[in-house]
Formats: sequence, structure tokens, C-alpha cells
Amino acid sequence: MSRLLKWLYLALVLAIVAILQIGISRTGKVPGADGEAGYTPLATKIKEAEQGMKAAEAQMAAVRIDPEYDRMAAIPGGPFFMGDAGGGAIEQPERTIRLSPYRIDAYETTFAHYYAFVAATGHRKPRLAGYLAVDSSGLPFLMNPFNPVVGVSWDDASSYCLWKGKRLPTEAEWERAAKGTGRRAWVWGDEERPSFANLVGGEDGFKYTAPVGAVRPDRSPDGVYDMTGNAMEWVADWFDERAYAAMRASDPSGPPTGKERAIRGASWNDALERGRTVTRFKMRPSYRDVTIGFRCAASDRPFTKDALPPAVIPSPKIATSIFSLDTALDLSYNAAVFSSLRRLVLRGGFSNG
Ligand SMILES: [Ca+2]
Repeated sequence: MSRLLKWLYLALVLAIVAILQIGISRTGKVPGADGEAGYTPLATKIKEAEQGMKAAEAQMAAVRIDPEYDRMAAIPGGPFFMGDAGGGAIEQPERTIRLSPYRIDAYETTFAHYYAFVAATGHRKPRLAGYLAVDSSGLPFLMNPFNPVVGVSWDDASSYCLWKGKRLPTEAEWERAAKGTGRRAWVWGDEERPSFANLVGGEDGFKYTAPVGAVRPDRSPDGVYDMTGNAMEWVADWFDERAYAAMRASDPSGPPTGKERAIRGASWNDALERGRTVTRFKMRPSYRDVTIGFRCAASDRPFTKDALPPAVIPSPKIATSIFSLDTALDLSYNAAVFSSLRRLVLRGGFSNG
């Protein structure tokens, strides 16, 4: 290439960059000190969205909940394959896990259910406004009384289940209810069918969440709906990447402690790959999002204090160490050292029956 050609090429590139810059600065909405037209602060947007939600909330109190939405699927006791030998690292190893008989909600908990709980107990409402994934005009669609409730924390979900005389399902119970006793990538089998669940994209006909059970093919072998998509679901367990290797072989209830709770299934905002029967996700228990909901489970045995696994109670000294280490983990970029220290403290300080 001659020197002239090189200079011409450089000039062309600079010209394109300059044109793009000018274009962006002319069309971009950067708020000025006096507030440019068309710019609405986030706080105002949230306020507007919350006002728009009032009508949807009024609807909740008026609806009658069909008993079908409270139906639970009975899962017989016995072994099943937990994990996936060919899956990701946190989905391995595949193990044979045995569960006692239990029941699990055939549908995700709906807004109508949750608002009945709010009305009866004064519990806080779901947090919905102000998320990037949903604009204000989408909130009334999200808040259909029979769509899954979202915008609830792990504690909110757990409180609701206890109020209903139920509890959150364990990771093992959730996975068994999704895949049955065989091996299958999705609740319907191994074929990649994006239209078979309410996931991201328009194939299923829903932009946000759908009424629970509306996408009929998203049905597990035991008749449990929306285990692939619609809302992601909080489950009871603390999350640990190595939980599948460490858990006990019968009725496992997860690690004794942790920082994050496990979440199962994909949402209306996820791709099909995220909705596999073994897909595991985690989130801080206090987190609330428009993609995360839940369903409840119950044991066939009467739910008494004595039936619970032995309590895991740290000594005050250990609890203080864990608290300090958690604080350090929050602050530190190099968390590996604190994580291994934390494990050491836990190994010495906790008993798990
Ligand atoms: Ca779901």
C-alpha cells in the first residue's frame, strides 16, 4: 500500500468517526441543567408506574381464586436422578437421591394469591416498578391476577408458604417434580422447543409473564406447570456450587448455611437453555426482581418441629467470625482466601445432624 493510500484510508476512518459522534450528540437525550424535554427522572417514572399499578391492585381484591390454582401434585416417594452427568460443573455429579412422598403446587403462586396474603397479614407488597426489563406500560400486563407473583424476596416467598401451612420446596423436590424419575433436559423431553414455555421472544405469545398454566406444554411428567419458564422460582436451599456432591442421599435440605438462596427454572426474560430441569441459579435472599416468583410444597407427614432436620446452631463466637468473614467477602475482590477461611470455620463450628 502506498503512503498516499494509507493517509486516505486514515482520513476516511476519522471522517466516519466524526460523523457518528455528531450524530450521537444531536440525537442523544442527555439531560441539561435546566432539564431537557423528554427526560423523566427515574424516581418520577417509578411514581407514575406505582400509580398505574393501583388499578391492577384493586382488581386483585375483587377476583375469586379458582380452587384449581391451589391444587398440589402428589409426588410419590422414591429415588430419582438428581443432577446431570453431562451438564455444567454446578449440575454435577448426577446422583441417585431418595425423597419421601411430598406435594408441590401444580401452579406458581399468583398475584391474586399473594395479595390475599397481603390483605390478611399486612405483609409488604411486591416490588415491581423501576426495573429495566419492564417499562411502565408493561406493569398492568405483568399484574394480571392469575400471572405468577414476582418482585418478592426469598423471605416474602417463605412467609407466604408458611401462612398457607406449606413451605418452599427443597432443590431436590423441585428438580424431581420437574423431571420425574428419568432423565430429561426439559420437562417435556429432550427436543429444543422454545414455543413450549413462556420464555424470552414472541414464540409463546407472551411478552412478560403469562397466566399460570396457560402455556400447556410446559408441564412436567407429574403435571406440574411452568417449571421451564414464566417466573424463576425461589427454593428452600442455601446455594452452594458443590451442593450436589455434598448433599445427603435421602431428603437433602441443602447446605447448612450460605449467602445466597437457590433459584430454579427460567423466566419470561430467559432463553430456552436456562430452563433445563437441572439449571441452577442463585440470588441474595433479600433480592426482588420482576423475573423471580415461587411455588410452595408440603410434606405428607404432619409438619411439626420434631420432623425438621436437626437444628444447625453456631456458637456465638463462630457466628461472629462468620459475620466478619461475610463482611470481608463483600468488600474484597480477592474473595478466595476469605471463602476458604469461611469453609474452615464452618467445618469446625457447625453440626448438621
Ligand atoms: Ca417457573
